[in-house]
Amino acid sequence: MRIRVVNPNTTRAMTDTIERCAEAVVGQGTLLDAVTAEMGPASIESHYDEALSVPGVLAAIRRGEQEGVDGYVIACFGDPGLDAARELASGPVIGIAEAAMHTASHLGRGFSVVTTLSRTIGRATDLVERYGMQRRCRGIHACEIPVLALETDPDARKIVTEACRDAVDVNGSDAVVLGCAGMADLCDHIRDEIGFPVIDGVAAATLTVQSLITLGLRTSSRGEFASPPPKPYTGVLRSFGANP
Ligand code: 5HY
Repeated sequence: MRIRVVNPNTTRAMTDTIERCAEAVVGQGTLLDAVTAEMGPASIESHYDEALSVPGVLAAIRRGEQEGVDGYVIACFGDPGLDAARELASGPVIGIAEAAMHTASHLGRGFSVVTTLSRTIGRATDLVERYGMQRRCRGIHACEIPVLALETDPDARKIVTEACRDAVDVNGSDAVVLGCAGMADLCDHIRDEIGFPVIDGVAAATLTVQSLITLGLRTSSRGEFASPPPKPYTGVLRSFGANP
């Protein structure tokens, strides 16, 4: 099977981190690659960034469909473009926030989320509600590190680790969800340091996609997630109207 992990931001170094973490968990029979959005923001830290990351996500899904990809991960904690991607893809599409929250819910009664900037807490809260996790998510905390600083700040690992430890203490949680794809390579270290389950959505989503494909399952093509009706698109989005 072929799984493609899509980094919705345009920072290749982050895609490399994501790819290493996804590659580390897939089974022998799975071919995995990660792609960087060909257009959009260098990082996603606001509603504006998120909105403008979606065309890049959908362009990557369209290319994957032409190349015979069997399933996709959207590797950004806002799960940008997830529903639209499900309309385009023939196989399953899983967002890292969705996968991480569901995984955490199997490991205890309550989990905390540690994300990057405080301004992204609102989006994470919306996703908690969308995924029906209001009774399981005990708190969402920001470590106040910008997304791209996760790759460059020498103190990033320490800061995120302490934020996860504090989150568990404050919330009385059983597990911690890492609220950024850029934290994926910190997961094992943080788990060793705090002694509680720490969930990286990149790995969780990758194995969720692999499992669904193994089970022969895909997004339902009835109704809401059927292919979008063809129509003209104009301006910079003109190419999105041709055979979506
Ligand atoms: C992510 N932004 O996973 C999110 C994290 C966030 O560029 N990749 C990004 O703070 O929402």
